[in-house]
Amino acid sequence: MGKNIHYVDREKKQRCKLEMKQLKEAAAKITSLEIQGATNIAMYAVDEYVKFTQRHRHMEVKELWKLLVEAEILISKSRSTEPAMRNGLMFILGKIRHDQQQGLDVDIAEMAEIYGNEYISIIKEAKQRIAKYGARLIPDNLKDPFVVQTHCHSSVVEGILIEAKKQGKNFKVISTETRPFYQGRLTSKKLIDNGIEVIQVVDSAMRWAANNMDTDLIIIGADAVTSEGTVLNKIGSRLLALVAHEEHIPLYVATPLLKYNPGTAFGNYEKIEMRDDHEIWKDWEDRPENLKFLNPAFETVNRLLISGVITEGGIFPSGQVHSNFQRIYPFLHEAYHIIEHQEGEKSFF
Ligand code: RUB
Repeated sequence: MGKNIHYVDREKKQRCKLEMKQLKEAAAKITSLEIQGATNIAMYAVDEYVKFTQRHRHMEVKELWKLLVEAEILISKSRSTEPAMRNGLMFILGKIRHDQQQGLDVDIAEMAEIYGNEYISIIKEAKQRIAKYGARLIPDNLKDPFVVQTHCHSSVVEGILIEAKKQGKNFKVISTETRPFYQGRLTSKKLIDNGIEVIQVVDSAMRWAANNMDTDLIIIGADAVTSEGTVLNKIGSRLLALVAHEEHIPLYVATPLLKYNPGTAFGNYEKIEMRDDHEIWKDWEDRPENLKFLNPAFETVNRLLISGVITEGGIFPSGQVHSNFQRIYPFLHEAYHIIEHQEGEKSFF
């Protein structure tokens, strides 16, 4: 009899290990940029988290909760500068904990699916609104094409430009290639597929292009926004913001408010992800001896360089993201406190 229990336990442990392996594989897809861009990352992570919960649905409540907290940390670590992903996982955990505190008999797996889908719907709806508001920044009925410049690949910026095209606006886009992963090519391909004229330039031509092509408007995406209104986006974004400043071109950031990091209001910094050296020197064996590397994925854009953020709650200065996040998503703010309170020493901020 004792032997049987031993076998069952071992089997359970092995199954658990296997399930963690699947989650680790999902996290690896995020780290390797197979899934890229803050919004895609958030939706993918939430979906994988829900699937993980489903795979463990027969576990005892306390054990499952413990596992979910571990899984949240594992996925969140896949990329460090991604509050929309962290907010999504926290939304699920916070909502479940909240229900439990109300005395409800919660089926964790079922509720994770419901809340995960709710978060994904919020993101999709936010993107649609942003596309509508942002498209209005491109004027109607122009004889000569309006010139919009962007950097990297933001699905939210892409949404705005595709919406503007659908509305029949006359414009063309300058797209920087975005080394070392060339995400700018994703932008170019997607826009071309939607019948938009695109001019591809190398990253270091961003100022030259803005000046020589008479850029009218710059729109970039965001990975994170802090309580002070600093935006973090792909490396090169601050350079483009300085170009905008020098050339007197308005620069807007298109982002769902879900990229806000609530922890920054309590003194925590949003981290900048440093990536592997190999990414910037492909022929690794040929690199000069003693050469050192720096490969930051993102950089900060100070609020003073930003004309406005285009969000699901409207267009306003980036310093107002904090208050609008609290206004539109009061529960998300609360979720961190609920979970942090429950988990004691672990800091989720
Ligand atoms: C992508 C990037 C995008 C933001 C916003 O960087 O910087 O501008 O993530 O994307 P990476 P979206 O390729 O390293 O993920 O608007 O789709 O959320």
